[in-house]
Amino acid sequence: MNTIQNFIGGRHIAPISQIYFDNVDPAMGAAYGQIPDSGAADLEVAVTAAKNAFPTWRDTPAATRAAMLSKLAELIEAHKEAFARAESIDTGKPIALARSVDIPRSIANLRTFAEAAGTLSGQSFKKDRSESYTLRQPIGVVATISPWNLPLLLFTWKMAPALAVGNCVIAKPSEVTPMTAYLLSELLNDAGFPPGVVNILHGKGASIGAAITRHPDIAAISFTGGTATGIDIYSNAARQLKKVSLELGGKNPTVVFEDADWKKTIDGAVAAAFTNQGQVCLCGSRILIEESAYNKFKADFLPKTESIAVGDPLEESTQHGATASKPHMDKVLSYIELAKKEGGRILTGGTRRMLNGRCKDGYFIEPTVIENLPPSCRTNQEEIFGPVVTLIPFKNEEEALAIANGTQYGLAASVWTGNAARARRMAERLDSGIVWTNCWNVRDLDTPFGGMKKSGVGREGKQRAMEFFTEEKTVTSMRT
Ligand code: TXE
Repeated sequence: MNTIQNFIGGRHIAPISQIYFDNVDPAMGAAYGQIPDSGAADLEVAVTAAKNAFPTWRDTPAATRAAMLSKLAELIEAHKEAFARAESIDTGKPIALARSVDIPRSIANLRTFAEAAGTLSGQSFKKDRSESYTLRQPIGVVATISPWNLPLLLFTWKMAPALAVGNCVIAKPSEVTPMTAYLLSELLNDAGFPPGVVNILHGKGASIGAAITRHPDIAAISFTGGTATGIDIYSNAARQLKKVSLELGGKNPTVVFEDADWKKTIDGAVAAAFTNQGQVCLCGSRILIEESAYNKFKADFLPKTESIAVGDPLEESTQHGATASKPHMDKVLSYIELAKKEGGRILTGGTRRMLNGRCKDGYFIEPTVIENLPPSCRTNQEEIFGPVVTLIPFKNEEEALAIANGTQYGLAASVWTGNAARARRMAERLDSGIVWTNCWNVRDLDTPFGGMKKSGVGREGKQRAMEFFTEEKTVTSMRT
């Protein structure tokens, strides 16, 4: 058993309660580690360590902070195979995906903010005899709460900007996938971070997560996760007027017109549907298809879906691994049952996939495609967050927009068409924080990122993330 510990004040320490719970490998359906069940008392120790570290860290030159972030990136790079393996075991995702996306992108996050440290500037104003300028300063002790689908990628994406601008951080990784954050904690001292600057607390959302959102000395929270949890965090934080950034769920449309570059579209729609077993907030889980191309789309999309290699995440050839946990698998399967009750026709998949050998008890679900459901039914309205997509025909652009915009979410959309004017019209009218035309999930870290409606509050992106973790102070003087 792999027992992990919290990282507080530069040291690995056990939870004060001495209580741990199981870390389950979803591909095996068996516990392989123990996670601290941290609570308010552990948080108190971490906040004290962070507060003590803040005055020195705030005044540390940006170049020094940048060097530590770069060193951390270098250390992760040196251990990248161990990180990829831990990510795959913890999440159930194919190791090839962890190796090619999660770990390199996590390293890139640290390097991006290392380069950006020290670049935030204020503004200046002159009115008659008064002159003003603004100062961007770190807030103090801030928290990050991250989910299980892209654990190291989102953990580093939140932590790095907070540190780059001079805050001390309390970071809470998901209790479903704590291993990569733990491995990272083993490198923090070698990277040079002073004790208390980064504190990592493991445990459950309802206990340590909720304690973080209520703590009076934590002034800002950056959260990625489900919408219901986001609303909870927002209400707790509101009572103390904490700053909050929320990246939440989606029910993203992939909108396909007949005039699209067909091969690119099919490849893009499959990737958008099933990457990471459909467990990416940006996944396109509703595929809207122009009526005239509906049958052609099915004829090409279904065989490609069926050719996805489902298997042991640790095997190199696997393209589709396990869903993240038993409760999550049960949730996704319950939505497939709901779809059937709502009149949905399962075109492929639709069941748990049983494997042999090491993975015989794993939480695998077939890539699943469903049609014949009205846009307004629950299956087409609620976030399933698994390898389940629905096909929805539309007659024209107007109808496509109405269906695409007809949910409470507004995170990401992709539009596939050979008509540039239509692509621009759609981009302007989609209720979506991110619109891709003829591509999916192309991320430039410099661009703002985030959702409309119930998909989030605030924008992240290199500049925006650093701004979020600062206060802007105005200094005014008068010419005499
Ligand atoms: O995530 P949660 P869950 C969606 C997806 C999924 C659903 C629930 O639809 O089925 O959310 O997943 C911490 N106060 N997404 O329950 O609860 C928790 O410990 C403070 C979308 O696993 O959102 C973890 O660290 N913190 C998504 C983090 O919040 C709390 C990614 C995320 O967990 C808390 C994941 C509380 N009261 C799930 N309760 C995306 N958009 O990327 C939980 N947490």
